[in-house]
Amino acid sequence: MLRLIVSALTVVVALFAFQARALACATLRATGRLDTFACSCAEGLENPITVATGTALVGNGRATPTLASLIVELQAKKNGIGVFQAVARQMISADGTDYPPPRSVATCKGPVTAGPVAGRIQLVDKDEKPLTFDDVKNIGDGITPINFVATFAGLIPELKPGSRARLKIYTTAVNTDQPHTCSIDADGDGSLDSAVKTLIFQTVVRVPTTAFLITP
Ligand SMILES: [Ca+2]
Repeated sequence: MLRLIVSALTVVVALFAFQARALACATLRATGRLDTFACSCAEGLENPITVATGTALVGNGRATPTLASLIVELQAKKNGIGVFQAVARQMISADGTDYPPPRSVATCKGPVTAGPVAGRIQLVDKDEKPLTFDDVKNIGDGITPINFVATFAGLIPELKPGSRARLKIYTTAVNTDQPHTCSIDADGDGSLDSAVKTLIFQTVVRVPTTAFLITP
């Protein structure tokens, strides 16, 4: 069932203009937006779908780092007050992206798990063409934009229409030349990796008040 939703969304999402902005300076940041979709079709498809599209900008000097994982986390304030808290996550690594099955990746902040709603992350280029993880994992010189489309299929009650949510993006790369790295098995191959850096970007986004209707 998820496969059907995702293939429907691939078409819908492809219609969106992507904003892979070049940066005048070397500030690292993420941009993003949320869109919601609803389906008035067969049973079991009533659940809303939330799509987070955005760009993580990863900087690199002289090293040749390899991306180990990218995590897209949705955060919301419980009952609209207090601090932002994680409500759902998707991730992509060499091990894949679909959730379920259960999925977790190692970061310098500790292990992070996907869920609780189903979904995946699709990486795309600046022309919105799909990219594989292998296409993206070798980080070049300068600022590298990583464009992602993260799909969350299922009700996330904390995401109230019209409220503010937060997109938190984690990128973990090995062999970086950045300060304060950690040593973990970042790519999950069973051996310890050195010079691992987890960069975290976050940006506040508006939860749309209107959902797009999908008719597969
Ligand atoms: Ca490893």
